[in-house]
Amino acid sequence: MGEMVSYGVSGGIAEVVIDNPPVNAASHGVRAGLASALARFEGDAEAGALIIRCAGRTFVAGADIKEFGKPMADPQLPDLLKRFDAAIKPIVAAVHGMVLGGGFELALACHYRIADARARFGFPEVRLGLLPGAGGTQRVPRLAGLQIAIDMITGGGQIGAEAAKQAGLVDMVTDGDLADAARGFARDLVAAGKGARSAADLSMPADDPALFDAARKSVARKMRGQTAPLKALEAIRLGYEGGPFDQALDREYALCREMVTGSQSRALRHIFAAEREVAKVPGLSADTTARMVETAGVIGLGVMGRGIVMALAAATVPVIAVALDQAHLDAAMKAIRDTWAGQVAKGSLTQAEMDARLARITGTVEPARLVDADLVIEAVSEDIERKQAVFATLGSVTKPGTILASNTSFLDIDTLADASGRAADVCGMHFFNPAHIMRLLENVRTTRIAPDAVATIMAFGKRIGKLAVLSGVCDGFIVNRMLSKRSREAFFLVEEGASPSVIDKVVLDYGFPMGPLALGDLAGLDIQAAARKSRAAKATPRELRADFVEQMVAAGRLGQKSGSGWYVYDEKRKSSSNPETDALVSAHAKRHGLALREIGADEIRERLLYAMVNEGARLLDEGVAPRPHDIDIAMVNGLGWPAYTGGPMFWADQIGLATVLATIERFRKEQGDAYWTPSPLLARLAGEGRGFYA
Ligand code: 3H9
Repeated sequence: MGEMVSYGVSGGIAEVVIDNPPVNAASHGVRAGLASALARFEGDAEAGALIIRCAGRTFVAGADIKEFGKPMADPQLPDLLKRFDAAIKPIVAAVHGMVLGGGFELALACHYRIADARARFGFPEVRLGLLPGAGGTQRVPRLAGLQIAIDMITGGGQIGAEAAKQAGLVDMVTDGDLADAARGFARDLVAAGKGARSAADLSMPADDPALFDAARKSVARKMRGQTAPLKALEAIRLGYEGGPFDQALDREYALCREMVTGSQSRALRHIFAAEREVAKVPGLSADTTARMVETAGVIGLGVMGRGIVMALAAATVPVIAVALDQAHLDAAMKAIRDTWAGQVAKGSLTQAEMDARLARITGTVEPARLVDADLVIEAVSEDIERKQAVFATLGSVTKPGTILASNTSFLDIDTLADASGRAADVCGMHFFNPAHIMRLLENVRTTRIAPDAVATIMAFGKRIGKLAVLSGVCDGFIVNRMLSKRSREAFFLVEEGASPSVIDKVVLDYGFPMGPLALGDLAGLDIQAAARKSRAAKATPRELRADFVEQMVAAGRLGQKSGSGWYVYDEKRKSSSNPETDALVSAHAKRHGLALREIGADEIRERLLYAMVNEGARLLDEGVAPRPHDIDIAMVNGLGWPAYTGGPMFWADQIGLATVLATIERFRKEQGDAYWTPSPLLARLAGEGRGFYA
């Protein structure tokens, strides 16, 4: 029956062990092996019950994602699971690790389930643009009720073993040896004469249209633009159509198969694979060993520094937090305590966990205390001279081999490497605000950094729960450099006559969480004005002329924090259009003799998004981003580029680079070479009929 599935019988109990590393995915070999094992069990007079369990670190974590989009060889998972359901003798799933998607469905098609106490259960299918296609939408409501089914299937989250037992999805939870417990459980079943049983024999819980309505609203808010959760609700409803159970299963699988070929699932599967690809650093040999990081340091405790301290302490890393002076230290520690106390009040953090996190932080105003740190993250204000002074200090107070990372978002880290006198240890670790929440971490590979230092910051990013992407040194790295091109284009569009609310709506409709101008208001127009100022020497006259943020800042309009920016904000920070912005734009046009025109949504969208695609191609050309994956992952997680379009580079490939290039060339004629010269890579790939990925 193949190497992936073994079958044995002992003491009247048959045992099947699935062994398909790394996550025991239900690949073809596993399905075929299970089909043979089931047939053998059914014909095996010696075996009174069957246990299904997995070797390795987890139970089956789902269907094999790598098989999607290819012809799926028989047996198909849903058909196989129907056979499990229909078996006459009892089958027990003994689960541990991650019991996800098709793996959870396999367990649900078994007649009994026993779980290791640390097992986690969930349906991540919606995150792949899919729905549970092997019975999940039919078996879960029957076993656990409608609310739990809707939450688990549309939300894509996970629950623990105890919660699964409470919900009726698991029969027994064990802290001890799972295989032993399962054998005991199976023997007891046989001794008690308990036979097979199936969720198919249970009826659907009473229909409750209000639950479906509430779920549709919640999905529209939390997973805006995504079709999978809505299709999943449709699939659950199949249980109310009155046909036989197997017919509902067939229709559920048909819906799932349809979605596999859809654009959203293809894009989300690309994101799944790309997230794993970015962890593999090009040019770093597999035997490069990361340095040990036992204690970390953070120097500079403003908003970013505090967020980084929180992220580290929450990830169980002891932190030496260095402030400029006692007043800054006190303010930072108070802000950290207040943030966590707020979470304790809301019930999302326990007091004990908060205390444990606080105990990991050593606050000080003495940089010399960083002698105990193995990695120091600098987060002082964005002033190159100040940072150079800090790096000179770090170079002398820390141990040789301590990694010195800057959290700068655009300054030249190579000059900080010079200042430290320890270039091989210096790099960037650019967190996104709020650093304790945002998942993206842009690690920056400086020119002279040692390979093991690169390996260390990538491993450390994973250890603290971040999605680490590696960028080379450049102004803005991946996300801010691409974002700066979108902001520039947004300002030009305003100058040409597009209203800020229309621009933002186009971007929102595409799937971003907010538009570029609303984002400026949120981040602070003073911050944006400062960034523009730092780049003024290299700016074109047209870029300098589009000085809306400077004008607003001069008038005291700093965005959300001052109640007025592109928009006006009420006390609850709800925005509405700002008459002062309209007046400012008209006066600006008059002053510079600009003719305003109507601009359609297509032009707005293409200019904003293609400006980023073209810049992404430049990042690849320059080697700042090693692969298109790095850009897609950075933009999805750093700027909220909708994952269901796959990120800018994947999206451009779907459109076709020849089309993208032709549009960019049109903009070039209309807007000038300075802004729309196609990246040589884009032009070359388009000419060869290729994409960024293939
Ligand atoms: C489904 O089940 C549909 C059914 O309802 C319907 C069927 C009809 N397949 O994440 P890691 C690979 S949809 C193939 O780094 P971790 C992964 O690519 C599926 N490969 O480990 C990586 O490969 P590489 C529903 C998979 O410990 C390696 O395993 N299930 C699969 O951080 C290690 O992965 C899911 O969506 C897979 N299903 O996390 C679960 N899963 O080394 C998806 C992983 O070459 N998986 N690989 O880069 C996960 O969420 C995480 O992998 C897991 C482990 C939490 C399990």
